[in-house]
Amino acid sequence: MHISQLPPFPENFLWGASTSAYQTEGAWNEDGKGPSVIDARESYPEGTCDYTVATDTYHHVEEDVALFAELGLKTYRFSIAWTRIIPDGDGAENPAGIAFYHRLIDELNKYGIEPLVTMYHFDLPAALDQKGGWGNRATVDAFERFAKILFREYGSKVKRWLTINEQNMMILHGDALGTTKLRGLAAKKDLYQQNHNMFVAQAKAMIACHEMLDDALIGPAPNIAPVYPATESPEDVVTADNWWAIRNWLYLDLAVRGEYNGIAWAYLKERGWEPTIEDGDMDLMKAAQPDFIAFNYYNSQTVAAIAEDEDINDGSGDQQIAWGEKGLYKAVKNSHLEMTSFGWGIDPHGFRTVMRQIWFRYQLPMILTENGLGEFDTLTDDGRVHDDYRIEYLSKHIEQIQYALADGVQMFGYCPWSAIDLVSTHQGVAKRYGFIYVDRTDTDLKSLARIKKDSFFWYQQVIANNALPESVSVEAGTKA
Ligand code: BGP
Repeated sequence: MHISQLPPFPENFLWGASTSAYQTEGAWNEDGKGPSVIDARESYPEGTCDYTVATDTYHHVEEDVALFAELGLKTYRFSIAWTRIIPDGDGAENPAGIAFYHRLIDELNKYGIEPLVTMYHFDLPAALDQKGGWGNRATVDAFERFAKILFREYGSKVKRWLTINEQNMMILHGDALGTTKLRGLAAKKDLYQQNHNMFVAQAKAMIACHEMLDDALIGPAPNIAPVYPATESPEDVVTADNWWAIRNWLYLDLAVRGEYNGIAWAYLKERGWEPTIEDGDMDLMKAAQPDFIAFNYYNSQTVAAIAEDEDINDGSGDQQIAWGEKGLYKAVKNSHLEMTSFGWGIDPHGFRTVMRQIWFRYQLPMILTENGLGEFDTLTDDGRVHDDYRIEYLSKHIEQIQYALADGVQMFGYCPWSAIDLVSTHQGVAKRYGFIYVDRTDTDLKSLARIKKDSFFWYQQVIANNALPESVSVEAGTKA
């Protein structure tokens, strides 16, 4: 469908950028912080660094926020490390950790940058993990208490909250992310119980937010990927539908409608993986209402039907690379997509599909909280980083928001990953996403100096003009 005149971005569109605590802060054991499951990891993929220093934002708050202000950010999405607030997850509060986020939030508000706070981004307190983690219902109560502390402390300064980052990726690819040691089909019964408990925890946090704060808005933040059938075969189409329901809708249906969709429930039941649901759980989830939907988008998935007895390498892959699952689907390479250096497809049109699908299913305003290009950036002799590939990637995705706006979708913000370089979930610091380069490698901490990339100056213009530069004709895939 050709659209000759794309609508402009709404006047108050929230241009932002995202990070998470453990991938940026460092200072992993400073000022009373307790260890998280990420800190407790015993090994890292070969050649990648750990998270002890990351990009040291803990010690660069004023400098980094000043750079975000220069970039022109309207909002900054970051997460709060549960283990800074309550080092063991359910015990005593840590005043120094609480003070750190006051400092960060005050600094953002000083420049008029709206804080967008993720309450939990992969870093469960290790002490809770030792007591059974999300498989233990006590973790639900611990999360509710943690949420209430956040609302009490920061509620007067933070308007928008995100509950749990990518719960679906923790369930489907937690071993790659380092959030769980459970692997393979045998672990799925436990994982889907954890999943259910997280939904209950999320519902409790949403209810507490609305009870404690008058004007606050809160929403979930899953990773959503459109699922394409590999061919026009009706079986492939049904298979794609199944994977939409299990990978994507399961997570938003519980958050928004408080119900398990029929496809996902049939899948769980057939395998004996349905969770134990305690009295009151479903009522609670129905009562909890998000105000908006945040979602992360990187890539689409293409799938084909799988024969009943066909074996498949169902190793977990990662957030955007899934091989398939016995009895459910087979992943197929999409020959229409270019790939990043890390094997993730590049699919801006898939972003439009996702925006439409979420909007038409739930009719809630939406904000994109992650999208970006992980690449090997080079600091050149002129002291710059010429990341034109990132500019092209982001342009193509931003343009799709305008197409979605033309489709009638309500998008109120875009927060690419990432505001500043950080340590990727399992591919080290060499895989960079930021608008700001941080001078370190996986093996050498170097100066940790901050250097504005070319994409920084480009995004600064996008935000200032509330529009893409006219010279970039991204739909055609070319720069004029
Ligand atoms: C998302 C996570 C982020 C982030 C991003 C990029 O799934 O929410 O934490 O890291 O993916 O992934 P990676 O770091 O693996 O390149």
